[in-house]
Amino acid sequence: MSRLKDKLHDKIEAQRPRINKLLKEYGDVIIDEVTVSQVIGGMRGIKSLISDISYLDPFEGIRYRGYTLPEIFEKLPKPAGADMPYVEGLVYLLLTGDIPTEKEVEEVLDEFQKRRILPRYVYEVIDAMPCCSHPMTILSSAIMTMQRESFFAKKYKSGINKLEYWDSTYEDAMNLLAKLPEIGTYIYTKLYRDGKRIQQNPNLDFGSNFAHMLGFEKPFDEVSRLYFIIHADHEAGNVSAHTGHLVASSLADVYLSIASMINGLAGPLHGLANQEVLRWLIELYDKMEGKIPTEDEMRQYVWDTLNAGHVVPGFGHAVLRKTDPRYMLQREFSLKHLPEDPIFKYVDLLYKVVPPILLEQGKAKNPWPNVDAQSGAVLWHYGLREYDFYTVMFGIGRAIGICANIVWDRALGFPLERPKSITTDMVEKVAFNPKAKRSKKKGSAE
Ligand code: HAX
Repeated sequence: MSRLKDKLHDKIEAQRPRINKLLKEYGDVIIDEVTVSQVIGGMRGIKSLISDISYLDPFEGIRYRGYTLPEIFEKLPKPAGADMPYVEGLVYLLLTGDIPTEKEVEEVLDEFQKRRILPRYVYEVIDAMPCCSHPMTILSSAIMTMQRESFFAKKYKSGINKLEYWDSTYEDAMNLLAKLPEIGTYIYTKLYRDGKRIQQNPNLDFGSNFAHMLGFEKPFDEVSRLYFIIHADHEAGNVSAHTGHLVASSLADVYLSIASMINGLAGPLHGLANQEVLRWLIELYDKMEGKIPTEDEMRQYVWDTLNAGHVVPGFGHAVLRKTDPRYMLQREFSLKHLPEDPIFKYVDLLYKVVPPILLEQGKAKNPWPNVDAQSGAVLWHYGLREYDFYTVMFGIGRAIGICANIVWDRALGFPLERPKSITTDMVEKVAFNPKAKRSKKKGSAE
């Protein structure tokens, strides 16, 4: 057993009694109430999932294993001379809850290097995808194709004990994560570089190797590490995380679950918003013939978007009620590395003009920018102009968090997820009862 797996084993053994005690002795304690608006309105804010991998506070933003993102960037080991930490260190942290030492990061690097080779048929499936397939569709299909490799599926068939499920799930998770940079970059070269593939460099870390295979020079390795780390997890209720967990709860293996999570991420209200932001900004850039709009011109563009019945991509959030710290980290990066970039100037202008407009319109509960408002501008600046590809990078990052969640779901024996639906008649019967209790909660995400 690897030392990471050993440690994970000990952590799992320590966590199981906590969950068992909660279930056996406190199972009937009430945690939350559910209102009509939550039942009709996408279950916003109902506390009905558990995950220790990350937690999202509406005002503070995301914490991974209790650490804020600035703490993560400060504490995780970094390659020599780099500002952005090893992605491998984040994998270790999310799985175990501990900040790894340099040596422990090296072990994850070794693990990934042993597992990084992609079966030939995956290239063939990518090659065979019909013209104009979206890169996220290809990514999902490539992952699905590898389902035949699942250790968990094989072990399950052979009849292993429930308590051992996590072990083969961990193997699947590490195997898939190690291969994702190759899958993602092959999709990129296939779609946009005539299939001219750059071979992996086994001496490079996850982020650097990704940048290398994409064909981008430094500091794109830093951008990749930043990108994968900030997108890794956003607690358990968002569409991609929830989908991954839901599908895995049926004991579908990591490949089936992560392909499903990628499909959820590919919607424009979720991960695809990063490509939508760039598409929307480039439309304006072309209209302005490359000039920087005045504040009034930008305001007009935003109002035109709203008046056409569209959302302003990159703004708003189902849980956050302030500017997303993932946005702020990328903004700081941009102010340092690309302050004069015209698209960054557009993004900067949006940061000023959009929140007052959304407040004036009075619909969005959160008028502030989310992660997707800024991320495309950084990739665009460094030459990654094919914005349809941006969500693939989001998906690779997000797979890290979801894989950690699925390993723990299996370890703690979380059951099949199966909430209850009711009919409109039933909701009306409760709602129209003169004695119906009303919630004192202000916002649905509280
Ligand atoms: N532009 C225009 N209208 C917006 C808006 C925005 N950016 N954000 C919210 N609204 C509207 C909603 O469409 C909704 O309108 P209706 O009442 O007409 O249906 C109303 O304001 C209330 O919505 P909300 O409660 O504030 O927001 P939701 O929890 O329903 O939705 C979304 C959250 C992120 C989907 C929403 O803010 C949105 O559509 N934003 C733009 C798309 C986007 O940036 N998505 C990425 C989010 C982050 C993420 O998941 N990244 O992967």
